[in-house]
Parts: sequence; structure tokens; C-alpha cells
Amino acid sequence: MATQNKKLLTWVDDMAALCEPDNIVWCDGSDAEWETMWDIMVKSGTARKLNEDKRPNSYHVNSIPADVARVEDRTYICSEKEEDAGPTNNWADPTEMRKTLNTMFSGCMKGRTMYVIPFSMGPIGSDIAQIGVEISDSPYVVTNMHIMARVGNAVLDVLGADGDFVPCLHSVGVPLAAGDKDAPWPCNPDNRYIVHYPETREIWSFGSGYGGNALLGKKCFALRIASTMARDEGWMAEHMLILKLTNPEGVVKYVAGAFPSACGKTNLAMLTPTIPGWEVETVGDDIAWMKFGADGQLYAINPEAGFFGVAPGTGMATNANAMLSMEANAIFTNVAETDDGDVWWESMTKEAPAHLIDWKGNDWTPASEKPSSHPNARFTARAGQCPVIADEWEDPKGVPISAILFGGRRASVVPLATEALDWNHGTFLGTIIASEMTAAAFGAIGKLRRDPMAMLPFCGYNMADYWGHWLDMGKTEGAKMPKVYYVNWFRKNEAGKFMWPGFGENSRVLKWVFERCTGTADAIETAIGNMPTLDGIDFNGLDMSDEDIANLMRVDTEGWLSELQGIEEYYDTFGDHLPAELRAQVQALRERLESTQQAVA
Ligand code: O2Y
Ligand code: MN
Repeated sequence: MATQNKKLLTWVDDMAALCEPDNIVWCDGSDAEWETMWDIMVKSGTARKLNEDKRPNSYHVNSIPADVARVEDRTYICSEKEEDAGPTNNWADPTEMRKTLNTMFSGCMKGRTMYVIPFSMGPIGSDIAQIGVEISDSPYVVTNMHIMARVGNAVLDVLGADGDFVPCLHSVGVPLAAGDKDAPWPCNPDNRYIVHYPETREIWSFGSGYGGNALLGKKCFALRIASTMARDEGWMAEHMLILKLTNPEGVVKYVAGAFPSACGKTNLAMLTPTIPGWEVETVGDDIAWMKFGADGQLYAINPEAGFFGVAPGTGMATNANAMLSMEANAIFTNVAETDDGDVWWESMTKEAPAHLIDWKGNDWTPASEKPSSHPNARFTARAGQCPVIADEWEDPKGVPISAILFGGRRASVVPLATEALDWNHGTFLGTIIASEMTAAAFGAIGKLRRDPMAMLPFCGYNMADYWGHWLDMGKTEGAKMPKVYYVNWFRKNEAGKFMWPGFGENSRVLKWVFERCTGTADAIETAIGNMPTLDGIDFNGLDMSDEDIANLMRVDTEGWLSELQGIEEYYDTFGDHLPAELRAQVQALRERLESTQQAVA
């Protein structure tokens, strides 16, 4: 091992004593290591190498149906005090949880190899980056971490002898006795624990091999633990894409955006603008860490090095740049395999292939009743392979953020675009994000799920205290906070059809945001915030009725008044943790809406 770091050496020794692996391998992130891991997984039946001519250096893995997504009900925030986890998190007593986990992890890696994966979230050595070390008994985790983070000895060099890191322990939770044959996807779905100790900044994950449960740099570290670090240290760890927007004159603005899962964040981060002369480039598609620069602006880095994107629905028609990012050196999980050794999923192409092997290993044809791929099937692709990756995406100092977008999936009430009146109002808009469910995973289809700042499953502490942190950031001396926008691509008309075409056409809204930031676009002050003037958003060439355009841009006063009731009930669940400024925002909005109502009457 290439480290003298005492904390790391002691931790690895302790975890090896607890988990009792047969071997310990220190990962260096090299190509040779990538090959070795895949050799192991191909031999064990976990993975298949895809046709080298079709998709070089790429692999296909299927999990089992019981282990296909993040498990929110098995995700815990084990703060010392329950109220510090707040009403939106599962809390468990840390002492009790440590006892439970010590039992679960005891001997859990018998017959397996323990991989020690040093990783940097963010460009190695950046002031905004952080170091983690994941211990895992899954070679699938090692290869995904190669793509999603910066892995290897350079991280250990930065760590040095005394540097600190976030320890992230992971096991699939299936020890092997001598002579046991391993399962292609070992996991222990009845005993899953995704546990965070915010005070000691530790992550312990047991029983799942999938995605956010197992790739601990992503949601567990970069959001749940990092949000607590950010609170303590005066920065922000957010569930946000970062994009670079360039106007026809070559002026650049960087925009961050928080949208709940399944609202098209990756598509927005990589969109191909439909308006001539404008350019969108990608800095990140899922997470932003933001710190104040000396000039008082927030500078953001993408702490990740890859995309772990949803495959179904992604195709050349919807997100060509994502498709091109995964042309080689990629991992595909829970998708279908074509007869010529490539992958396919729903909407990847207009026409489905005549025959596939579906994600469960069965024959599939277009006449099959079930989709070929799991709805949460994923591609893991290197960010550097994205054709529109911004030159600055690895700039250690980050990019200055001019605007933050919030959005959810709302069929009614929320108009296409609204600008916050100021930072506190913008924070309020973030707290009221809600999204109608499209999959039954987190509740009934169509039901509204409140997802403040798109952080509901990812905030590592009391959500209301987190809102307080947002407000405090705006009070920092010399702070030049970004403008904040609430957008909604998903408004429906009375016929139940989406009014806004979305995808590349979202560039029309980005243009208005950009021009508000440069002071070149007007806005009308309304009860709910500043809205585009009728010519503020260019609707030319869109196949939209005047009625739909008017409805998209209208303030639904009655709708907002009844929305306020739901917001107040939600706020009440946070008791006295709720910042007074947010109550004041509700009151001010109610007064503005009521005076609009009176003016109309
Ligand atoms: O189900 C999982 O484990 C993946 S969840 C995910 C992955 C990439 C980006 N965002 C998300 C999310 O749930 O927000
Ligand atoms: Mn996400």
C-alpha cells in the first residue's frame, strides 16, 4: 500500500479484523485493475463483455430483482440526537446501530476480497474537493468507482500521513464458506442498511450491491455526509446539475439546477439548444459543491467524474450527448442485450430490435408484455467522454454560479418560469419543490411528493436546519448570491397533454435566465415572483396554441392560495426548527396573492 496515513492504516486493519476477508487489495485506479476486476466478474457470471466492435471496453451486468435501486426506507441518519436527523429522515440511535452493524459486518467478507478504494470527490487537490476511502467486497463497485470518482495513488498522495478522509464501508453481506459458489449478483436484500453517522462523518452500507446504496461517494458522501460538512464549514453540497451557457456573442454564464429524481436533470445538463447561436456545455449532471470565492460569488465543482444515468428513455432523440458519452469504456446495469452483443433499452431507438435477452435473462421480442430493461437500469459513463463536457469541468477552483434553477414535475399551478425576488424568496421556492410521482417507487403514481431543493432523500441532517443554512449563506458578508428561478417543464393543459415541449426547447428558458443575469431581459413583478414579459421567452417556431402559451405564463392565484395551505401544513411538521424567515415568506406570498385577487375582483 502506498500510504503512511495512520488513520487509514488503522481503519483498514480494524475493518479487516471485523469483516475477515480472505485478501486485501489496495486499488490504484489503473487500466490493469479495471481489466482484472472484469476478468473476475466475467468468470463468476456477474458480467458479460460487450461486442468490442460495437462498444469497446464495455460491460453488461444484471442485478437481481430485489436489488435494483436506492432503498430509502433502509437509509438511516444516525445523529446523536433524533431531532438533528429531523422528520424527513429515518433516524436510528447510533449506539444501537453500531451494535447491529458490528453483528452484520462480523465475518461478512469471509471467502471474499476486501478492496480498499481511495477516491477524491472533485478534482484531486482542489480546495473544494474531499477525500473518501471506500472498503468494498464488490469488484462491480471498484469498476464503477473508477468511472464515478478519481481513484488511486494520487489520492493517497494528497491525503499524506495526516490528512483526513471519510471512511465508507460497504459489503454485499454474503460471506462465502470454503467451496461455496458465489451468486452472479451477491446481495442480502433482507438485511440492507445504508447508514450515515454525521457527527463522525462515516458511512456503513450493508446488503446491497446497487447504485447509490453501494457507490458510496455519490449520494451517501457527496450529499448526505457532505451536506453536514457544508453546514459546519459554510459551503453548500447540493443535488444539482451544473451547466455552462454561452450566448451568440460568446458571453458565458454558469447555471446550477436542482430537480427531483426522474425530472430530466441529465438531459438538461447536456441539452442541445434549439435556439441559434447558443451553446450548452456540461459541468455536472447530479451534484454540485459550492464555496464562496474571494469575490463573494459561489464557485461550484462537480465532485463526480462520471454519469450514473437512467438508461430507459435515453436515446439519440432525447439525449444524444449521453448516448455518445457511453460509446466505449462504459458499464450497463439491468438493460437488455442484443443478439450482436450490444445493449438496448426502451426508447434507445425508435424501433426495438426483433429479439433481445431481457435484463432477467429471458428471451424478449417487441410483443413481450414487460419492458426489456428495468425502469431504473443505468449506464455508468465517463464525464470526460461527453462531447459537450465544458473545458472547465475539472477546474479546481470551480465555476462561478450566476443562477440556480429549481424545478419539479407539476401538471398544474407552477408556471414555466419564475424568478425569485431575492435570496430568501429563492430559498423559499427551493423549500416548496414538489413532484408528481411517475413510478410507484416512492408513493402512489400522480401523488405529490414534497422534495425541498430535491434533497429529500439526500439531506444528512434536519431539513429545516438545512433551510436555515441556505438563508445563512445569503447573510454571509460580501456574498453575491446567484439569482434563483423556479421552472416547470411538465405543466399539462385541460386535455392532459404537456404544454411545453421540453428537451432542447428548454434552451429558450435558459436564454431568459441568462439575459436576466446580464440585465438584458425584462420581467414583470407578480405575486409569485418576477415572470418573463410576453416576449421574454421566444416561442417562435413552437407548435403551441396561444392558449397554452398564456396558461404556461399565467399566475394561478387560486391554485397558489390552496398550494400555500399544503406548504404551511408541511412546514408545521418541522416544529421550531423552521426558520422564521420562511414563515414570513408564506405570509408575504399570501398577502401578495390576496391583493392580486382583490385587484381582479
Ligand atoms: O437507484 C440508484 O441507486 C441510483 S439513484 C441516482 C443515480 C444517479 C443520479 N441520481 C440519482 C437519484 O436518485 O437522484
Ligand atoms: Mn440524483
